[in-house]
Amino acid sequence: SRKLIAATAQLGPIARDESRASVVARLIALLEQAHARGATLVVFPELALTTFFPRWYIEDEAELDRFYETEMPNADTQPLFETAKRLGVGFYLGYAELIEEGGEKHRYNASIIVDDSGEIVGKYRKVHLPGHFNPEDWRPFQHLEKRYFEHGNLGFPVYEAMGGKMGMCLCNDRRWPETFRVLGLRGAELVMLGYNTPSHYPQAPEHDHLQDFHNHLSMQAGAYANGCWVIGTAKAGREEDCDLIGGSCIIAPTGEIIALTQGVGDEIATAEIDLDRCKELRENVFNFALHREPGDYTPICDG
Ligand code: ING
Repeated sequence: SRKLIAATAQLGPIARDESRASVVARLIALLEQAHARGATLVVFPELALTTFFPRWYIEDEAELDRFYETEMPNADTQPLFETAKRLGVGFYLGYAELIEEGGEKHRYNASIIVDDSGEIVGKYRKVHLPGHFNPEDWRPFQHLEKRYFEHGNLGFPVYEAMGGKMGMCLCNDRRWPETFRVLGLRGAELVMLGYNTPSHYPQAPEHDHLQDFHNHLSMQAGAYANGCWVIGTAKAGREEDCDLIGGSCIIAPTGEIIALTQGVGDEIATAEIDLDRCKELRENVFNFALHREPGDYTPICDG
């Protein structure tokens, strides 16, 4: 068996003007709590260093750039990396990435896996960007990820870390079965993801009461159909007048939720996971080599 104790480390609201230092202190507190429970792997939310700024139309580029990290680690996040290394805890962290390449700025909704020696072992850039590009004033709040981030250009990579094959994705990615299937085909045994999910979906308010259900449905289906563990971590609570769902959880390859947060604030939930359990599904009902029929799936890849 390849057992480890993992933690979903949920964040409550981050205020628009909350400093990185303040947020990093919250992340460190959660990481220390998880370590106290024996965790060696902690999953933080998407965009875990700032408020979910795509809810606003920000015209001033300098103001927009305030929400991005131009290097990782950096002066603000170094204390998190150092604490994690000292405690021997690896972590997943979502953040807004701003890089300059060829004199051009590129912005991504990104996440990294940092192993228990404090080294970044993998990076992911969000592929499925929800929302819209231009502000729409009928909406109670915007969702401008298509404006503020480029389509991720790293695909869906899987990394060897913490004794297993680790995959990542971000928020809306979890709703697309292709995300989990590509990671599953690449052998991912644990998929880590963070999310910022408003409970109100302006285009279909009749689904608002289903947001928690759809959140777990998506991740449980992804775990089961690919025989992998899934840890999904929310930025939750009423953040700048926008209610975000909680429901952070650890899901077994069987699709069962085995750990779940109770509130919508800063909170961890932990569970012992055994990466070897993936084979219960991958050698049987989802034995891809034996049962999959890719010849019949071509429409999935049509443009
Ligand atoms: N947020 C949401 C998500 O996919 C959304 C957008 C909300 C889509 C509700 C559908 C329903 O969870 C992000 N950041 O992707």
